[in-house]
Amino acid sequence: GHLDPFPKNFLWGAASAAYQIEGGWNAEGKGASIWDQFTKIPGKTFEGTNGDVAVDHYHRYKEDVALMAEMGLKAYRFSVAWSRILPEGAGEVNEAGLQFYENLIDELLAHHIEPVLTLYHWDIPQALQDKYNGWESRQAIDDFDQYARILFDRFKDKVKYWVSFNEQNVFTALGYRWQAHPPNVSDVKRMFEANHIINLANAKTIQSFRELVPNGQIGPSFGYGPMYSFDCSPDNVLAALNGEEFQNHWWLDVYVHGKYPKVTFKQLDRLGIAPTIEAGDNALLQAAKPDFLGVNYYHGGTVRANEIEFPIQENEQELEKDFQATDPYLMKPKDEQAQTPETSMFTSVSNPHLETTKWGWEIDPVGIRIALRRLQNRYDLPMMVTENGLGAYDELKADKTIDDDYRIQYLKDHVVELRKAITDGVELIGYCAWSFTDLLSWLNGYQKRYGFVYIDRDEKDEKELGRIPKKSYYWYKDVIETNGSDLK
Ligand code: GCO
Repeated sequence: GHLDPFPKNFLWGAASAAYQIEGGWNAEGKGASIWDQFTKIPGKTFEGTNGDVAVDHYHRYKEDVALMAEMGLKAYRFSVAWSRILPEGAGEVNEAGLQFYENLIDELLAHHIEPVLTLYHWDIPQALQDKYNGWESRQAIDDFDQYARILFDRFKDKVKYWVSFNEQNVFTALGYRWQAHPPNVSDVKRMFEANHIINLANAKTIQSFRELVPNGQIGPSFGYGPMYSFDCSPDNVLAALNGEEFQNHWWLDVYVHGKYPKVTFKQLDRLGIAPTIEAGDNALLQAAKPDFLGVNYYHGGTVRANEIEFPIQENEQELEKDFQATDPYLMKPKDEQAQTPETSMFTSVSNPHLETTKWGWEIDPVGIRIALRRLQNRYDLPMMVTENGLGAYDELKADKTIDDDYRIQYLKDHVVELRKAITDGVELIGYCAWSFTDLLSWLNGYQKRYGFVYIDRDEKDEKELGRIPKKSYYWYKDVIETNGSDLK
């Protein structure tokens, strides 16, 4: 049938994150972040790769923005490294760090590219981790707010779109449950406590934003995966509901409605792992509402009911011990019987209808339409897809070209579903593909490539880091030029 066009000012964009592209890890006064330290722990990342140099965007941002301009990009989403602005996490401001982002923003604006600025993409300053355990302390709320206010003050007239926290669900789970990200902890109770503190930091910062950037728009970027039931058995459907509540609504309800979902909270409370709510917390959460929802979409999850009984607290230790993730991003236990307390209410299984990438991520374009539909009706906010893309091995051919037809196919299939979602009635303001250039995959090194622009390198930064547009770069340029009108 007939499809609505993409809106006239649709933000066709691309995204990145500071640690994954910048390099210059200690340049011009920058302090260390938890990632600068964590990647040096043997065995934690693919072949010990780190972001010390990354793709050296810190020194080559002009070249990168020139490539964005040439492509016709309408928006560029990037994150600010907190420890560039405040090397100690709080206190003394590093002007050189602020100037770097100001230069980048000015360069974008000079080329009519809308900056979308992420405040936190996983890199809390190591100084704050050392001082008070980072997000496990309520002091982090004020320190984060101070950091955000510095950026609001400086860039309020230049940056309209702001993202508060990137994938809070992902970095708390990987950092505090799976021991796969810093701070390298495996303790669900601590995870839920830290997560609550981050919710408060998010709310407080949105309040500051209202005061300092009255004409801007702010929202979190949530890593959303719609949960599917394995089949129509009511037990499995109930498990999918549990999955949706524990992996999605648990965060989104707080962002948008300022309160934890009641049933979910009760279950965690029963298990002794619900966060500690202090006087004033609920009022703060309710006083801050985002202007839009950022949605990072890669894949959903398929679940069935677990055969093991709802665990009692005494089991917790034993269950934790057995637990090992295959790919921590999939949050799927190797031994499906080994569960942490609340995830035992559903068990992840592969979806027999879907193919996967080389890293086992399901490829599910229809899922992005399902995701946006569910989110529109439950939360009723405008949305921006702030990430979506394919990690793949790319081959640089002898003639220096990269034929990434598989990436074109992946992106095209997803963008067509966006158009259907818009036709359905979803209010979508933009789409930022992940990523603009190739970059460091946190745990998978430089061989897992996502970019429109190839970075000529090996795992050890021993090449020139030359930029080479891939075939998908020219494909996206055309999509932007025609505002997606050829996609159906
Ligand atoms: C990876 C991941 C990341 C994330 C992004 C989340 O391979 O490391 O895919 O690149 O997508 O950082 O916001």
